[in-house]
Amino acid sequence: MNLSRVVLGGAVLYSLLAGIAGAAEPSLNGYEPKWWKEAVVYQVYPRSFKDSNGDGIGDLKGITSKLDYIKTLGVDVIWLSPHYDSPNADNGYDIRDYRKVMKEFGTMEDFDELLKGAKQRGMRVVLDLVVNHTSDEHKWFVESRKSKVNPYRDYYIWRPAKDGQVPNNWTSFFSGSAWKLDPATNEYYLHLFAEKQPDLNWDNPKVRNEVYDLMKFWLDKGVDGFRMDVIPFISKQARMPDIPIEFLDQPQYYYTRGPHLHEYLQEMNKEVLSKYDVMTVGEAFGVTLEQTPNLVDERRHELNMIFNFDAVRLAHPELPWIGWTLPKLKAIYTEQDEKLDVHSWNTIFLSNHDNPRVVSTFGDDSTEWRGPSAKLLATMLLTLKGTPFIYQGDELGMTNYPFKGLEDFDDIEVKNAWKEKVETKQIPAEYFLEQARRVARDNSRTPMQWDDSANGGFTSGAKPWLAVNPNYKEINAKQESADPESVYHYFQRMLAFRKTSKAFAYGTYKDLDPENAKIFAYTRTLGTEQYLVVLNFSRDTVAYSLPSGLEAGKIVMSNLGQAEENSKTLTLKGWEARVYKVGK
Ligand code: ISL
Ligand code: CA
Repeated sequence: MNLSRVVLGGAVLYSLLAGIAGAAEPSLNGYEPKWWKEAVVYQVYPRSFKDSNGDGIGDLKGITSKLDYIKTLGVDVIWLSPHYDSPNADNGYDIRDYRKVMKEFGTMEDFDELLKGAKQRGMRVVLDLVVNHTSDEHKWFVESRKSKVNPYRDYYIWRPAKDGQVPNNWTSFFSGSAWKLDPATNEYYLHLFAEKQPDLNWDNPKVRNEVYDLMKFWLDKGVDGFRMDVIPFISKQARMPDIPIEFLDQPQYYYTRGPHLHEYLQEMNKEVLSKYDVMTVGEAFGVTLEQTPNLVDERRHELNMIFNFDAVRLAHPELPWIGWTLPKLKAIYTEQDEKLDVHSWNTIFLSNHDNPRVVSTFGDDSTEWRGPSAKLLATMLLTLKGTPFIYQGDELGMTNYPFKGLEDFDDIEVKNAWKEKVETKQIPAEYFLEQARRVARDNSRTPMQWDDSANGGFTSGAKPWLAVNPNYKEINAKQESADPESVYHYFQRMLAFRKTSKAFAYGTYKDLDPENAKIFAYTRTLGTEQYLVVLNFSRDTVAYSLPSGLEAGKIVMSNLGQAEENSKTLTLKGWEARVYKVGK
């Protein structure tokens, strides 16, 4: 008998009765209710989700063929990573035509069918808006680089050499200088990412209006909002001063401080977003928690929420690998809760297409502990305070890939760093590869594992664009859909359970034991409803006395089945996760 299944039945019945009885909405702790505050978002990376035509590359028809799978999981919104026409220098984050579907992904009709299919299933679709930069093959840049007097020249950021060198010390996230000399006009153009990703000049009102028009193009099709790629970088200091020394090793904290960022976001909101019922989430790489309310306070009419990177990058090892600790992770969540008031909303995520797999980074991807730890992480992500974002495959407990040499990697970030650091003998190849195996973005870009047939059922073709993880025979959607004890079914039950109470969206959050190195214990409280979450982030069995005299009541979710109830002391097995209803 699976405990959480029985409990779930009761929970679903309760929510139905409550709905019928028209139970009064308890105060939402002062929050204004919004659909995107209660939703769970599922990120699809189209290139790696499902290939429908055997060319080894995922595509839109492939996603459409899996909409029932996504719906059955129980998520509310799909965030689609870029699907636009692109030469794929950075896997679609280098856009050549914002109003055209990438040919490898299919046609605009395929997109319309995907959007319609999602809506028919009661799901919303949010697109990836990449407007800090375009592809260098975008017609604007093709024109801009032709001459200094071309009408598109000021769509981008051009500067002459300074003392025969690059204009300043700005660096690219993909290694080297952020400036590239263009021979045609003998000037440099700015690219915070790849050379094939020139930064747009947002100080030019024509650029801003082009962006607002392309946003309306997709919103008028019925799209439900945008995830905005490195949006805090869009404003640059026109004088282009050198980055101060204190920001040199993490320039993202400097690039977010442009003078007109808030003015442009408020203009975008006024010109576009305010006219639609949409959600926006800014990818705020380099925005500090203190700066966050300036972007998401609802009274400022800028963005609804942002991705704060403090938690997810906790596991990016500093050389040498220092690892992360549970108290550090807990401190980040508590600080986010304390620094964001009822006017500012948060997101909760620990993985995406730029970060390694969550079960390998924050869980334990060994054969014995992968399942329990993936379920524990699902319990945490779906009961913390903020809109949860699940990355494709995490619902299966997919793991990092066993990369051998550089040839196994696809990511421009890895290849450029290898050129800059290994080929110049700054660091030994093996040292570089050890770091890359832990944090490379390709870890989460390996194809979805659908079944145990060739290539994990991702493609009928001979060779997928990136190798499928060899563990697809044990970890795949088909096997997990048939196993009620699988990570997939636990995610499904956890997602359904989360919907039974608004306490998981709007409830106050309290960490009961911040310093505990193994146990994460916290409460979520909304009116008289209180839930206690207790998570054992270790392989050890831990005898745990609840602090502050709290008594655990009835178990409402558990990843390892039967456990003690109505008790002040708990014995948690390795990677055991429990959610208790406290009080009546
Ligand atoms: O790898 C990173 C930086 O070292 C990531 O943190 C990432 O570059 C950063 O978060 C910005 O990410 C976004 O913009 C990039 C693109 O490569 C990423 O895939 C996208 O998520 C440029 O568009
Ligand atoms: Ca394909």
